[in-house]
Amino acid sequence: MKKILIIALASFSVFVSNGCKKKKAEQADPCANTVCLNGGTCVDGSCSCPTGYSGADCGTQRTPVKVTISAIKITKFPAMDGTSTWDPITNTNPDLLAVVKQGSNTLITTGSVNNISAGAVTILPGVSSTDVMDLVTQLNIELWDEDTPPVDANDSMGSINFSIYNSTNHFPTTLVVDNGTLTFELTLSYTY
Ligand SMILES: [Ca+2]
Ligand SMILES: [Ca+2]
Repeated sequence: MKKILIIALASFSVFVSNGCKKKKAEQADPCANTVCLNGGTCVDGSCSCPTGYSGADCGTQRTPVKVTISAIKITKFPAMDGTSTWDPITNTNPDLLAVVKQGSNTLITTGSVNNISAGAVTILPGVSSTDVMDLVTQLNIELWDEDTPPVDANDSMGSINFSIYNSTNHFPTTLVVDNGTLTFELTLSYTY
């Protein structure tokens, strides 16, 4: 009987001592079981989130106040207008310019660049930083071959509807806008 009591007491003391060790470990590192996403860091058991993210684990994107377009690059466009060149009178390549609209508002009209070969990566000139405040309504970007009336009017080379922001895209600084025929790259920045 005495032996059984001693074993029972010994087991109990091991149990208590393990409990104390566990408690000490938790006190030593309050971040041991805290996971912070999107580059967040754990401070005293809570996540400190980087700019643009919120939530207990930094898992939620904040909605920016505005998105700013600071540059537009064209990387892909149709080489030919059907079976002819874009400027058949001079038999030359298109003179590119882009227009960005949101609803009936024209946000950006770029300058033009002349006689651009298909496949050439071209930064369109004349884009000063433009703030987009409405992040819900889709934007539309058009590509034109500039021409000089009355010899020829501007030729439409296509357009794409796109969203400037979505809540899971992790704020790309380069937004690729593509429809298979045209590819634009927009340089973006975000204000929260
Ligand atoms: Ca033309
Ligand atoms: Ca032209």
